[in-house]
Amino acid sequence: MSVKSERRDGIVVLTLDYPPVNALGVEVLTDLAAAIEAGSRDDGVHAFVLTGANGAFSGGADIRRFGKPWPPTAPMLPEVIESIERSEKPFYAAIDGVALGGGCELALVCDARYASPRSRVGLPEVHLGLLPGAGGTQRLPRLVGAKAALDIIVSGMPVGAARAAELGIVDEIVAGNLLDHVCRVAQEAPAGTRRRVSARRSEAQPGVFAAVRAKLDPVERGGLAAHRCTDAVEASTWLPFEQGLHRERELFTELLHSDQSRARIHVFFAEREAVKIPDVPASTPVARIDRACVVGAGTMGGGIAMSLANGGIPADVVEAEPEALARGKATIERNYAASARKGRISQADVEARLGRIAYGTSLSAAAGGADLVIEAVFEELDVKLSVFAELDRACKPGAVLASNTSTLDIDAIAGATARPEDVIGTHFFSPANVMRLLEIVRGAKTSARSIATALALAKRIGKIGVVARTCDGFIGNRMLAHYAREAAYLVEEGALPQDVDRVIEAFGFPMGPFAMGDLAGLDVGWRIRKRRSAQGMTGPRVPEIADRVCERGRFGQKTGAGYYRYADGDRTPHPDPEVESLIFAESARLGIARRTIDDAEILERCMLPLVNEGANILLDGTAIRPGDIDVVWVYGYGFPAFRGGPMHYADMLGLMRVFESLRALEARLGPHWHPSPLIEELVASKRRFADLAADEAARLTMEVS
Ligand code: HSC
Ligand code: NAD
Repeated sequence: MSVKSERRDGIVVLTLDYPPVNALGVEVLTDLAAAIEAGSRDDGVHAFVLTGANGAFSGGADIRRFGKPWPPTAPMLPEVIESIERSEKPFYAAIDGVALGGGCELALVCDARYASPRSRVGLPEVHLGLLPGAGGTQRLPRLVGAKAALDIIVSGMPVGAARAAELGIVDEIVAGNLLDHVCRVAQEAPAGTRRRVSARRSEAQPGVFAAVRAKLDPVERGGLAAHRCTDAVEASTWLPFEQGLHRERELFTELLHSDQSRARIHVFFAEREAVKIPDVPASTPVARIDRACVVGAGTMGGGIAMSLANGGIPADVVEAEPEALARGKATIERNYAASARKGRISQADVEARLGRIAYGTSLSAAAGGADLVIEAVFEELDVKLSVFAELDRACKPGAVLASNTSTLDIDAIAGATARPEDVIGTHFFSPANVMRLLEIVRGAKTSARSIATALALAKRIGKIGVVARTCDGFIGNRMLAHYAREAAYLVEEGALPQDVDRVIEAFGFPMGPFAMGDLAGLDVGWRIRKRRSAQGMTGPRVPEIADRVCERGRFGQKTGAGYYRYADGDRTPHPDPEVESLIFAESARLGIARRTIDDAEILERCMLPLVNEGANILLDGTAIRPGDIDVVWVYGYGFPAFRGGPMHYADMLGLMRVFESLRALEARLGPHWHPSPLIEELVASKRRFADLAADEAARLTMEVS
């Protein structure tokens, strides 16, 4: 049984027990409805207590069921909630752990809610492109006021027990035995009286809704669910309760069938699938990380040290020169001070985190005591090889040796050691203490233990881990190279950086490729291009506009000018006539007659290279599944989550359409547009990326070759 029913002196305790998070699916709701009905008919039952096993009250409606047919005999969540609403007997919620979404709504229909101190309650549906569809938008404002309810529903952020009690969502925090306490309350409550939240009024100050709407993303830029959440809460202030529920249901149904919700739910599951690696079973032992060492205190090393400290891991930061070390230390201290000033963390937290970071110039001393070393020195193979050779000498057996390289071959780096199985890539994104993605790069000899350790590290420091096989650029930067190249071709042919960026931003990225280049620093790519051309890399022609910009000392925001110019202390990009002249001269040099390029062409030529290279990445096994690529792009590069990542976006466009567009572009612009054989294969078998099982694309290639 997914709901355990237990009698305690006239009280029925109903325990949701459906691992892992007691999601409210067909089985739980069927059992719950039956148990409620049995208890309601029984005159010996005075009241109900709802609670959950598995360390949670409930994680909400079963998201896996969305979009699938519901058995006609099974009750749906709103019906079960309605039966509690109508019951003459009171219900009490005993919350230990999370009560989210439908789980929270189940608690809200109860007469009172009691929570253990560690509990969290919230309505996170907006993150799935939905709204609370089982009464949450009507009951929460009646309980805590429309403004506070809006904040919770539109942000989707759960609140801890203490805040929930302050707001009045939770009646009491119980530090001792929660269930005993709630059963006692239920037993002592006068028979036949109910305290229904629905009987209250939902009130708001004038202007509240307009003020919230003004801050939301526009509907077409991912804001659909947040707008509908606001509409539903507003309805609670002027519609009677029953009609409010009806309105909520209409809006929920609209969202459930929206592309934005489908995309966000895809990302939710893709994120959780990504940590499942076919040849690294969940039982794989992981290295215990008590102390880490970060080599290099530059942009990335500092951010990585902060990430570790934020996750409670003490770290030694090592630089070769004392001046560079002092600079790195000052940056870390400045960043923490800024977070405290903005109220993101308390001064006590700042001190605790700073206290976890030690600084030194002796690599062997720091590395010798570390269970994990993360190298973040210059992106030059020789420098990395000498660091890893030294790590091999200094580190204890079993220490995991990671490199933060963004493009270099992990196998080459591992070759500098006699323990390639312990060597792995941990590719953080800039700023490393903020960005959620951790691309974990496995070399040919990287052990399952090292991979499992890196995945566990990601979870511990609040990052989302995605595993890639080593190759030039791994998943993210390999695709980025194709996207950036095409954006530059568009500029050579007639668009301006601001045209491309406007189209990409309207699509939903926080910034377009040129503004992003200015933020990241154009000199980084310039160095990589020089290295590649010295190595005689083959492939499509490399556009040189970025080189022309760099040759003028314009490296982006850090020099006050790049593709755009920037006023002192301001990150707003301003189009610059000097850059336009450079671009016109470059087009002339290439003999290109500039033309007007419309927005549709810009979008297609920026997005399809991602899709096509993503498909090739699946074919050669660099990524295990399309969802992994989507997670990399959503969390590492700002691909709009409401479009689900490049591979989901391609599925939504339709692979036949993608294939035909690629063929047309190939005929017009050259062989670099040749469709990936995987897209051709999927079109031929009438399948989508979503239909591919883990590693299936790579297995297909092996069978063919
Ligand atoms: C909802 O409730 C809609 C309602 O308002 C209205 C419904 C009305 C319907 C009307 C019809 C007309 N379902 O994250 P983890 C799985 S929408 C299914 O690694 P953690 C997850 O996939 C829902 N599965 O663990 C994973 O499975 P795997 C609103 C769910 O401890 C496993 O649990 N609720 C699930 O780090 C572990 O997950 C939310 O948005 C669910 N609801 O965090 C909450 N929730 O092992 C979403 C989790 O097979 N969930 N799973 O990969 C979370 O935020 C986190 O999972 C928790 C646990 C904080 C619950
Ligand atoms: P950076 O130039 O800011 O920092 C590198 C630091 O390493 C410098 O402080 C330098 O003094 C130090 N260093 C060099 N040799 C050393 C040695 N032998 N021992 C100790 N310290 C040494 O560079 P960064 O941007 O922090 O990049 C570091 C690594 O992270 C590179 O591999 C880069 O490709 C990668 N990466 C960078 C970004 C980014 O956006 N900057 C993003 C992801 C990955």
